Amino acid sequence: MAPATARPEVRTTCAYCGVGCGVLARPDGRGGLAVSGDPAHPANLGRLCSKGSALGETVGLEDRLLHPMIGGARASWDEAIGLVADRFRATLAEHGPGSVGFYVSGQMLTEDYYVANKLIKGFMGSANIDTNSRLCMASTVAGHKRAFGTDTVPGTYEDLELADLVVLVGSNLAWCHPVLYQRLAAAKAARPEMRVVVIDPRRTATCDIADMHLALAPGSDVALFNGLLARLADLGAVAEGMDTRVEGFEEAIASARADDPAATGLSPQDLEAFWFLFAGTEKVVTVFSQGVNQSARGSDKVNAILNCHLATGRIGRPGMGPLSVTGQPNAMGGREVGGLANMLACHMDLENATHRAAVQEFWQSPGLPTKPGLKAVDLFRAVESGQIKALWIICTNPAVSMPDADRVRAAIAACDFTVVSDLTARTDTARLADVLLPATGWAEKDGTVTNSDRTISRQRAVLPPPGEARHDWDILARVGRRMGWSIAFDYQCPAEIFREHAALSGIAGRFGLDFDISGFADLSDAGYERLQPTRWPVAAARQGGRFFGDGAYFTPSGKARMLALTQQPPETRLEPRYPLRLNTGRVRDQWHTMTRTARAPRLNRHIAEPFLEIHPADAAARGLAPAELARVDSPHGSAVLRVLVTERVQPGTLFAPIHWTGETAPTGRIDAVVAPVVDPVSGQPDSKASAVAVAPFNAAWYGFAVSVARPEPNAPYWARAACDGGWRTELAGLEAPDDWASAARDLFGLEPEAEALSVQDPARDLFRVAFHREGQLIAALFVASTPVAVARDHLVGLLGGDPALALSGRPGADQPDPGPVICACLNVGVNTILGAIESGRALSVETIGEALGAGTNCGSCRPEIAAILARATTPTREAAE
Ligand SMILES: Nc1nc2c(c(=O)[nH]1)N[C@H]1C(S)=C(S)[C@@H](COP(=O)(O)OP(=O)(O)OC[C@H]3O[C@@H](n4cnc5c(=O)[nH]c(N)nc54)[C@H](O)[C@@H]3O)O[C@H]1N2
Ligand SMILES: Nc1nc2c(c(=O)[nH]1)N[C@H]1C(S)=C(S)[C@@H](COP(=O)(O)OP(=O)(O)OC[C@H]3O[C@@H](n4cnc5c(=O)[nH]c(N)nc54)[C@H](O)[C@@H]3O)O[C@H]1N2
Ligand code: SF4
Ligand SMILES: [Mo]
Repeated sequence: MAPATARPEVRTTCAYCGVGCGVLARPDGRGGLAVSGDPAHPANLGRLCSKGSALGETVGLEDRLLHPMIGGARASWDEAIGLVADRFRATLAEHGPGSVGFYVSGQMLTEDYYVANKLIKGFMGSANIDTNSRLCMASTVAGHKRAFGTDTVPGTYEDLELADLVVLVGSNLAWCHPVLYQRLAAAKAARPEMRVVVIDPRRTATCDIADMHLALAPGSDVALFNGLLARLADLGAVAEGMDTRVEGFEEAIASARADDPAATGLSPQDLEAFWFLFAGTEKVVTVFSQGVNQSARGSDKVNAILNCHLATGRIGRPGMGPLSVTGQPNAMGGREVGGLANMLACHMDLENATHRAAVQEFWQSPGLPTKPGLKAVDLFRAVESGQIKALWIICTNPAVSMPDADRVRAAIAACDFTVVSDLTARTDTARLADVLLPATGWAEKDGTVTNSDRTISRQRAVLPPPGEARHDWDILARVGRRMGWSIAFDYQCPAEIFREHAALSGIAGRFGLDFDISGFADLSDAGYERLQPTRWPVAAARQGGRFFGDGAYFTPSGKARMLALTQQPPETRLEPRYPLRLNTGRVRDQWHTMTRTARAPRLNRHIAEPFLEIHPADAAARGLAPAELARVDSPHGSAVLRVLVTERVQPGTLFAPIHWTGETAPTGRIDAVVAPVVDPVSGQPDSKASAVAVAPFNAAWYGFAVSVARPEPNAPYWARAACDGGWRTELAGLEAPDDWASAARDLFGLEPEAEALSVQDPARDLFRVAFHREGQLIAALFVASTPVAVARDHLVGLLGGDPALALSGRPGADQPDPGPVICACLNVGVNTILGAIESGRALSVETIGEALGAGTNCGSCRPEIAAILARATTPTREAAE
């Protein structure tokens, strides 16, 4: 084998978030990849966050699905494609186009996505294709279309750096778009007069660079921005000549004035300070994300923000404009190909007969549906009711990520015929499939993605497809051909699909739409191979750049629309049985349902378990102490989570992460609890405001385990994470087993004769056992009647080492416990950082970096280091946590 360094470096794009960072990747010769940021990519200029830096550690083949499966048994591709084609054909013939559905994903490449959309809308004649972007970007799409006439992102990333004021609304940029956050932080460091405002009910890591944090009442953004709009009018900040570019101004102002900003729960002083700052700053960028989109009034929230930019004319000019940051790597590409049930390819409209006719002609298709298909929540309701009898789920895990997830899981399980295309059979959704198709993953795929600022980048294969895995576009095209549409789906490579999509976009361009990349319609295969990151449009009439600075919009009148909006009361009312509001979201180092990030031990070190952030007053009222377990209930389902008592959340509100699943922590599936309430305009679920109850879980025992082999816990609560050399598992139960030693052997799958050292102290309700083979620690379990206090990272480090050392659960005095990892790249724990601060060696984020290395690689942990520093130097109640 050639030495790793002799292999060519491949220029590709990160698999995760919508920042769309350029990545340089090279096989490391050990099954992984050496990965670094691409200095030439305009999104990241060489930077990567913790998840991007760890990409190379997630591509191993353990747990990969390597061949098709039918009914749980291995099958050939020929059988699998034949069965899928037959069942879809028969279902269509017998029950019509309404009886089939696709549920796809913003993590598919544009080429995959285009073929899926063409197959179901163009040839099966059904619009029942929706995507996880419905849970993610649908409110922005609806808001953009209402205001601009199209789904256009006006500005670019550079605007963040050029702005004098950046307002982050419902965005935890530090954790969710870390490289953009770093760009913003660097811009602010270079120009300290720049102002950053964070609008989020919760105090997040992003608040670290904020000059102002407005912890508004959940869901009250419309009232806040209506208040701003009224104030902008009062202060004379309305743009001159605005009425030649915008319609609906008077009505919007009248509604804004009639609204009551008291709904935000913010003090008049805080509101005034923000409004005044906004009014007085020309160069304002408002970044928004899921705190805006995932709301029962998400579309109104989007338009409330757009109203303020339209009124002031601060849009489409350098350093100004609204900027929706997209979640998934190809959320934008999905919008371009018309992945949503109510769209056609290239931003054309399914309900527009002219658009439909043009697309049908271009595809030479038998006929297109004339009405929008079912949106995600309704799609799974139709699966539940039996209306949808053949369902294909590609590149998404709805049994975990949909609201009311237990109900969705049951609906999929009961569907007549379910196909799932994934990288692994170990997902909650894949476990329900009749046919399981092995897809190639990020490192093996070739195609394009579009990031939040309309930049199209190539993903390029670095590794060969493993086993029999195939590309998603190829699988879809084979099914299309097998169903009889051999010319329409005769694709040999992604470049062909890309050219076809580009040619179709030329038609959209001729209709006067924004998405036109017809300049690529004749791109050669070699040109596609070399394609550099390019911001659309790419057409004779227009190249890249910003939209709307010229005052021309895509509405029939050519003017932008301001909307008259009113803050509505919360859709889900609190009631005595469900008195608390549950907010959900992301953590820094995990990606969604963890099928990839959780494979990298260093990404599991930051937070290894699902948790519930609860205010001290609410915790005290329920007798919940830190590190105990709490049960969260809603009318839909329940979850059990680790209690994290913190003033980061407001009284009466809770926060829980979305990442844990049946594979990693079965009772941590928070979407089981989340209400399936949707925005009436966009159909996007409100994932941030369910009414819930919280009570102690009352564990009789708590456990912590480390093991070389993957444990199979059988406990009412468990959370399992890969660590260096094995697994670390948290456990808890309501009843202690009679024999701990045998329970431990069952947990680890060990024979009765496995050698063990153990300590049992019934007086202190304590049990510890360390199993070993040939003198090396292979597994250990620590049990207590209160949350287990052992040095977890230290124990992980002992796997393969001296079992006797493990029993104490703590390192010796000469080996300080580094504590939970803060810097995932350089493996620096919180105690190490605190030690450096206490010793006076390091008193700034920079000097901590110099002393310990922490925060000096990807920089994703710098906000947390700053927070640790702030807490350590100004004691607060939280320091006691
Ligand atoms: N580490 C990591 N990064 C990711 C992802 C991941 O899984 N992990 N996923 C990617 C994807 S697909 C997406 S969509 C993005 C999401 O990126 P973000 O939208 O930044 O992430 P969230 O944590 O879902 O929610 C953002 C914030 O909205 C706040 N919020 C809740 N309710 C309200 C409200 O009523 N008003 C306001 N103003 N704020 C509110 C929450 O407290 C939360 O801090 O992240 C992307 N990046
Ligand atoms: N309560 C709550 N729920 C939420 C959210 C929230 O904030 N709160 N956020 C919502 C949002 S914004 C999003 S985007 C969704 C995300 O939710 P999902 O899309 O369900 O989550 P992922 O884990 O990203 O699922 C992707 C799946 O595709 C597989 N996969 C990866 N690459 C490929 C590939 O190339 N081909 C194929 N065929 N499969 C592949 C992965 O193994 C994984 O199983 O969750 C939504 N759900
Ligand atoms: S910010 Fe991180 S996760 Fe997002 S694209 Fe860049 S490296 Fe990937
Ligand atoms: Mo998302």
